[in-house]
Amino acid sequence: MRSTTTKRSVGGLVAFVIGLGATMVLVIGALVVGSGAPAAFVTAVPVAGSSAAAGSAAAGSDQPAPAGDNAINFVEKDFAIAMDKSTIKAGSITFNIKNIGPSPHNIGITKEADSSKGGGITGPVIKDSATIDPGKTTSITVDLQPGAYNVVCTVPGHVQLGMIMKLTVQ
Ligand SMILES: [Cu+2]
Repeated sequence: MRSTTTKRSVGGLVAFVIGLGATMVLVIGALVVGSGAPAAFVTAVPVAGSSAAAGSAAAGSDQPAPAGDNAINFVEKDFAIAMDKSTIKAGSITFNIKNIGPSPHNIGITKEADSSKGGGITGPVIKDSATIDPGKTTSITVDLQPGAYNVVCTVPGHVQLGMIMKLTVQ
């Protein structure tokens, strides 16, 4: 008798807690859909200093190991690449990349002669990063001689859509 009663009341309590949990999930979901998505995207768009300050819970993984200060920070989105400098000293260069989506992107380095917005990537990619999902960061380090380079996204079609920037190595 007692055990039956206990089981029933425990069962009732569990049902109540599950119901309460479901309600809270719905409320939180409505808040996220209502305000979160567009605001997060808009605030993430500004580049360089402001996005690092405003944008990132993932700020920790954004901090590069200071590789002799010779680093460039990139923010990629559909379909553009923003970079905080377009001229850099020759030698070991660190490329820090953040993708703010919505598509996966990467960074590849080519000689300027080997790629163009109109023609895509026509020659060798000197080095490329992993292709990363929106919200992710990655980095690569490349040794570059002085010259004219392009920084591109090597995902097929993305150069033609505008994901190409000039980089001068001095
Ligand atoms: Cu891309």
